Amino acid sequence: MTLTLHRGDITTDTEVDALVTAANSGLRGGGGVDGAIHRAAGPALLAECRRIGGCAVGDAVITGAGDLPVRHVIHTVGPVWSGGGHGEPALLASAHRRTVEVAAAHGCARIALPAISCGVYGYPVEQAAAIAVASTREAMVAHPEVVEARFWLFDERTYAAFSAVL
Ligand code: AR6
Repeated sequence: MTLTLHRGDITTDTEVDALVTAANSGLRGGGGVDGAIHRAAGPALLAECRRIGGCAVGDAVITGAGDLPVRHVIHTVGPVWSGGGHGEPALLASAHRRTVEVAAAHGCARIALPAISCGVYGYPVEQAAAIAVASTREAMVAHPEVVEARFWLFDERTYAAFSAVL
């Protein structure tokens, strides 16, 4: 299995089977990485999200990718940080585990992930990086058909946090 770190905009990755987006539970699009992915994918993505209806925190759903040059978008919903005592670590781990499970179930061998919950949702980046790497790795051990996970980190601090963990 391969886990790699990349600096920049996840929508520039054309070599994976699926881009993972940090969605909200209504799957309504938004800002941050979700906004970037919806903009690049075009309106077909939001239409497909509307048909699905929603996604629980810690879960993941899969759609086509609209105009993006990859096959799928996996929409996962990380927890909003509320101090750490409200199940946030387990929910963040679950979001990564479910992402890998959904990828495996749909034949996605290579996936690109952002730093889920590390933007608007306010998860402390160092803690999130440790959970993201550990839970993704663990899920890939259980689902060896997913051979590569690429973490796309937008800013230097997030990149450094993931780099320290790897
Ligand atoms: N490529 C890679 N990473 C990015 C990009 C990009 N193009 N743009 C931003 N990031 P966020 P969350 C980074 O806020 O915290 C949305 O409105 C960003 O710097 O996108 O899980 C959804 O609809 C940060 O490190 O996701 C939800 O309502 C990381 O991606 C809500 O935000 C995640 O930041 C989800 O919040």
